[in-house]
Amino acid sequence: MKTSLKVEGMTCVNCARTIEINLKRLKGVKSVEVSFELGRVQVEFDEELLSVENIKEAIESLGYRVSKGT
Ligand code: 9UX
Repeated sequence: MKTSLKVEGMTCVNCARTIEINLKRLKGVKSVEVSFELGRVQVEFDEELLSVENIKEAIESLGYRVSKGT
């Protein structure tokens, strides 16, 4: 499935890169697109291995805040 999350706290383009690299390391993540400009993270993942909650937690553990939806 694919989810789109609003992320707060990306204050420079490298933040987007940090999120992208870390999410791609999670088992079950198929693709990651991070837009620094939009403050948006889109993730395609295998539902049998991950949940949206797991992805939110991974982003939050890096120090960013996730608000719902797009
Ligand atoms: Mo830029 Mo982001 O110096 O975590 S990388 S603010």
